[in-house]
Amino acid sequence: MKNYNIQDIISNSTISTGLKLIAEKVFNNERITKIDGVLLYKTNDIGFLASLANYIREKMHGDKTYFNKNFHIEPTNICIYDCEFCSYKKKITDKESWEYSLKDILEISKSYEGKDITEVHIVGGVHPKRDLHYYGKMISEIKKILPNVHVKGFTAVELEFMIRKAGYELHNGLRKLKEYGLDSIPGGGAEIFDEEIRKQICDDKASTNQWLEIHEAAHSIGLPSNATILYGHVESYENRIDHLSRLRELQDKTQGFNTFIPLKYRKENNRMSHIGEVSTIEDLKNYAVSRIFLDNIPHLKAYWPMIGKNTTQISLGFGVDDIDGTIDDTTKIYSMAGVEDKTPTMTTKNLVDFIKASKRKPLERDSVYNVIREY
Ligand code: V47
Ligand code: SF4
Repeated sequence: MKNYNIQDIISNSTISTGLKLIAEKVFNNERITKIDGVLLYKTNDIGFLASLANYIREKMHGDKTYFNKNFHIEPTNICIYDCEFCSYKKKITDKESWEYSLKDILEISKSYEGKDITEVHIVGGVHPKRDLHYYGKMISEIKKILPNVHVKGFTAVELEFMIRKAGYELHNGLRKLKEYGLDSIPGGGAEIFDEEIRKQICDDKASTNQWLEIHEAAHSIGLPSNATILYGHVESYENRIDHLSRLRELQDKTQGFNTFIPLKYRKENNRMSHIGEVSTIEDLKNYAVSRIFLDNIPHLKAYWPMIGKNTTQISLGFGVDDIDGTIDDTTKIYSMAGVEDKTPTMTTKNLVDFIKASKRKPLERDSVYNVIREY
């Protein structure tokens, strides 16, 4: 791979005029357009994309690479929805469905007492019988056991249902969950915002506008959140840029997104398997374009249990500055969708060595990116 020095890009005769103009905009701190974004996706000059994304990454964060110490709770795989790409959900009547009781969840939480963990990420299916008070109680009980742990919980899709089921207006529902102890919202459920593609892959759940409204409402009451895209299936580059653009617009209004997490479609055990999976080059391209286009979201995360450890390491040269956390073998979403690592866990030492091996500087962060420790 060719790696360009930033000044070289402008004078390099092998780089197209269109790409040079985009690079000039980036150096001049000018926002790139949607057309520019599609052009970036369409180039095969991976060296160019890496150089530009890395320029932005290093301007924002230098060599700093963030991780956190976290675990997941997935309360249930029972879900009323039926997304084409989902390998995880089961109907309540299905014998492979499961739901942890509140007692189970408190047992799991107790097993982290006294451990050096700063975040619990709660995510699961949309259970027909559970509303915001059920999950609110779960959060407040977890916090009694782990008072200093940040609760990042529930995708906008889960929130839309639990708030509606409890008969609350959106802002009041989110306020109520905040009172119960919710600290921030993860980025899931975004999938692809283009309404036509969304209809093809996840017709029945919260719409694009509802996803955006929920995050906007959360930001307005002081709940920060993350954003995702599910890429590498039936969407086009134009659809990806449209998605990034809607996020960039909302972030201009609220500044509430902390990090953007591209989620690669994984093909096992779901109804879209015939589509296959995109290449690693495509993954790296997607990180780079996301970093270049999203000029107002501070962090870009490679979620290592989903993308794999090797690609995560390489992604640190393609704009990524954040690699999520220790996880501790507490998520099933990706192993069920075919990811090789069925028991995702990294110790702090693993994570630190892993980042150092890429010649970057490991920093342990909390959930809102305050630095806890430098290594
Ligand atoms: O919304 C489901 C995705 C998401 C598949 O905010 C799939 O820090 C790929 O949002 N192939 C849930 N992806 C997970 C999520 C998340 C993960 C890590 C960190 C954060 C964060 C958020 O998982 C769903 C959906 O987009 N998903 N099935 C699949 N077959
Ligand atoms: Fe349910 Fe989420 Fe799976 Fe869709 S992706 S079926 S909302 S668990």
